Amino acid sequence: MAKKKLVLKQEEEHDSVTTQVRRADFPPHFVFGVSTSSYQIEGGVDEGGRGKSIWDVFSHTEGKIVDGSNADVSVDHYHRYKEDIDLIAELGFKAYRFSISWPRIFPDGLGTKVNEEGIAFYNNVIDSLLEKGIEPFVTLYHWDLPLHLHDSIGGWLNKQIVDYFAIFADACFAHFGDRVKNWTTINEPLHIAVGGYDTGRSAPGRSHNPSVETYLAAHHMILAHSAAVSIYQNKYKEKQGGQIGLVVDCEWAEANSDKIEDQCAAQRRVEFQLGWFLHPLYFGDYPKTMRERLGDRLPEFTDEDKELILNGPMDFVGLNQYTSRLVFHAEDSGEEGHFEKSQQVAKMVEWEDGEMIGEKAASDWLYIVPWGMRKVLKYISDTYNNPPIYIMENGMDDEENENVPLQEVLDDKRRVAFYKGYIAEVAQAIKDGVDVRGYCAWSLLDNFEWSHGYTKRFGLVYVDFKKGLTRHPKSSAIWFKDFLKDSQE
Ligand code: GBH
Repeated sequence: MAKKKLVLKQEEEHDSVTTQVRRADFPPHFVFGVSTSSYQIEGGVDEGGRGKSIWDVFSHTEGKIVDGSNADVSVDHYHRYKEDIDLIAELGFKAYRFSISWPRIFPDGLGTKVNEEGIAFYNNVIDSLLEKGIEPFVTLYHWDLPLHLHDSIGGWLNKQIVDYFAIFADACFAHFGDRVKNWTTINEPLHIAVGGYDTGRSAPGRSHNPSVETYLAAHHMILAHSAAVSIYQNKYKEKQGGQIGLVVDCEWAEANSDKIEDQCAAQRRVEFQLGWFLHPLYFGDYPKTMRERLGDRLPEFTDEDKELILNGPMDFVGLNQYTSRLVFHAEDSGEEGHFEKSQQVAKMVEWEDGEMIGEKAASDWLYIVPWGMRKVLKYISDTYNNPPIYIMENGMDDEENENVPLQEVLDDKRRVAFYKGYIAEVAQAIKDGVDVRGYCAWSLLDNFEWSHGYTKRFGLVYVDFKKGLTRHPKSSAIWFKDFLKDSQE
């Protein structure tokens, strides 16, 4: 099909670029970093005065995590942060993107009294990074909501959460903002809403009333994000001189034919992912395509809300980009969950001739499609007036298999090819005129992969879960080291 040829031709064009991608293809001030999140790596769940989060309960609930594991210890970053930061420095990364565990700062989330031990832990992390010349990129919320806020007020379902999040954000800016210049508020509100309140595959694991709760949770996240941004812009920015954004995630949707209805379906699919959050933040309301399908299940922004979301806009878009799908219009897509069904978009991973859109990684959702990265970046740039973009996550996983010898596991050739391919597409996007300013690989370490427990390994650095949690850089880590050295020549 014409459509198919076009895409493949573009892919071929990139093959030559791909094998040659160099640090020098990026502007000198472009920043390369590596990414993690608090619950996935810290462990130390009962230490330092930390309160419980909804993920502690979820991971300890039978049947929620495929290998029956939890992140009570995880990779013990809480105690090994110095070693981990040394590793980041050794690999040559100039940025480290991590998240702050809200219940370490306010154990019950209410924000009455800050937990000094929590502040001290992140101060240590931040200071160690700066000593090594690594720029901290801090995410305020990567899914670990203080349990008490869920139990007492219903967490993201209650509008009061906006105030509690604002108090938490304010405390973080006040304590860390003298040294942290790059903030993001919420990581993947889409997944928090859909995983937490529709499919129930993420904490708090609700699928009780998905046609209402999913959209309400998302609505409150937009307001909470905006409240934090507004505090930063009005109270801290001038003095501290940093910047703040939101982290959205997007699977690129490529129409599987040239038919108008399939083209519209592809557009709609991207609007349901990015537009759900970025349309309100840039234009003041949800995308029309969402309203048409969801009606008043999508809450309204009051005049007061609108003032909040449009006033003091964020400085950049944070993007998590992993994978892509071919899509077509389908009245009844057969997809699972209210959010997926309501889009009237069916997804597939094969072209018409049976060729795959890309190789599958270990996770069922993750097909390797480098050109999707360039398209998502271009889309954001075209739709939202070319905002600065930082890629906050991009990576792939291998299946845990204890029978494969360590030396073999460490030589992760497929991940090296993955990064070469995707990073080359980022360079192309910059040539297209997209204002991409930074890139973080997911993830520094193998870690607790949410409902997949320790069965999937996303790390550049292997962690031996059986032998003392020792760290072993994989070939991909070494590839980054060489790639980044290139810039200093
Ligand atoms: C990121 O999300 C997360 O920010 C990060 O914490 C995580 O470790 C990383 O991806 C790798 O997964 O299990 O079928 O319900 C990426 C977007 C959204 C992709 C949720 C997987 C779950 C599919 N993710 N989705 S399913």
